[in-house]
Amino acid sequence: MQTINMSLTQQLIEREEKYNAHNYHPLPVMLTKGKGVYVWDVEGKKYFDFLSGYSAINQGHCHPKIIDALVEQASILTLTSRAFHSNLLGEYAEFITQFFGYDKVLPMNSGVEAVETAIKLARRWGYDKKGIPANEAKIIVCSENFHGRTVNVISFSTDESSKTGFGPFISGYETIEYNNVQALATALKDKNVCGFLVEPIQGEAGVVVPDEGYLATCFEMCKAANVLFIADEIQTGLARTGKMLAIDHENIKADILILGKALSGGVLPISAVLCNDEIMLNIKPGEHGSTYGGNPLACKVAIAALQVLKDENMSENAEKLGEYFRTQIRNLNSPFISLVRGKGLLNAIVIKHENKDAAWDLCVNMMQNGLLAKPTHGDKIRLAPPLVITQTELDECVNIISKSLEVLK
Ligand code: IF1
Repeated sequence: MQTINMSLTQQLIEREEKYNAHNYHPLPVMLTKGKGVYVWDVEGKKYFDFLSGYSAINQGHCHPKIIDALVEQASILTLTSRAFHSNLLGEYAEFITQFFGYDKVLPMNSGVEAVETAIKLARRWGYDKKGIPANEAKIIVCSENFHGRTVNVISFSTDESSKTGFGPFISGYETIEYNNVQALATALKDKNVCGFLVEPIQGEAGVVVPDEGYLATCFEMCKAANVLFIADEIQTGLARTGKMLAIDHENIKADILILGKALSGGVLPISAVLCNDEIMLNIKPGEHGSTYGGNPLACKVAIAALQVLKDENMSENAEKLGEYFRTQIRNLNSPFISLVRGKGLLNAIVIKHENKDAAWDLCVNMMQNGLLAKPTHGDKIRLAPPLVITQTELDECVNIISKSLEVLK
């Protein structure tokens, strides 16, 4: 297999490091093109993308129908701000609320902006509808959560690397252990709780899947306590786990649904918060917003991105090939893989090795063998290809992973 010619890649990395913030530690690969499940680097080397933009590229790189929508709208109208109406916002709002079954949507841009919006909606409902005393509203969150990187959201992170040196932080959050219903029951005793914010699967924590029934039990407990169940489906939603939403596996319907990432198929930052009127209409004109939220270009792109998920049966493909993939990886019986876990095509392997850099070394070797993936929290490697992958392509990827594991010997 051709190795990477590091001269051009290295030059471009050095330029990036000279002028760009050092807020990431990327693999040493310089990408320049993407199509479907593949990306190419500046040397012309082709890779399987097993990160999918952290599940933003569920539909595959540059999906033709999403790109067509982008290109067509880009020369018609891209932004009006919400100071004026634009015809596509109503069309999009009707489409997405009917797609997921809610009264209303509040359109935002990045995922964390949608999380912040959900927090404001829950608190406002807590004051206006539940009667929580002013500034006393609490939101229950889980340890090892990841909901974004604003100062408010890292206020309730339990990951020191996300929060050290960024204080002071914002109060109003109670942290409980994930996948522990008794911990939630105790926290729900506080009458000032307005919401429970939870990832159906904890992505950043290394694709931690809770016990069967955990989410449904939490949902029922929140309902009994008059507390809003807030599902952060930014990474787990939009067909990634084998259903349109990860909570669909437990047949529950969140009071507040948060979407992002693949809502644009990796083409633009588009996020959304969906809920019913009793929650949404407590925010009055002028009390929340964003310059680009609900812009016509995003509306057109998001409709196309959602439509192709359905038209191309991506949930079903993720379900079927996810099972297949986990079985194939387990059948490798590698002494270096302590477990494979996930749902649909959101999976991770946990590496067992005395070398603490083993996961990174494996990722570098997989890169050299034509597959891109990245470790999360040291010893876990997230393996999440676009949902358009075929079984034949998946077999090729399993072979690359198997061959790459040799580096750990
Ligand atoms: C980074 C993690 C994944 C998310 C959930 C909200 C957001 C995210 C469940 C915020 C974003 C991204 C952010 C990116 C890496 C990636 C990530 F490693 F950070 F945690 F996917 F697991 N809720 N996740 O996963 O959405 O504002 O980024 O659009 O910050 O390093 P955003």
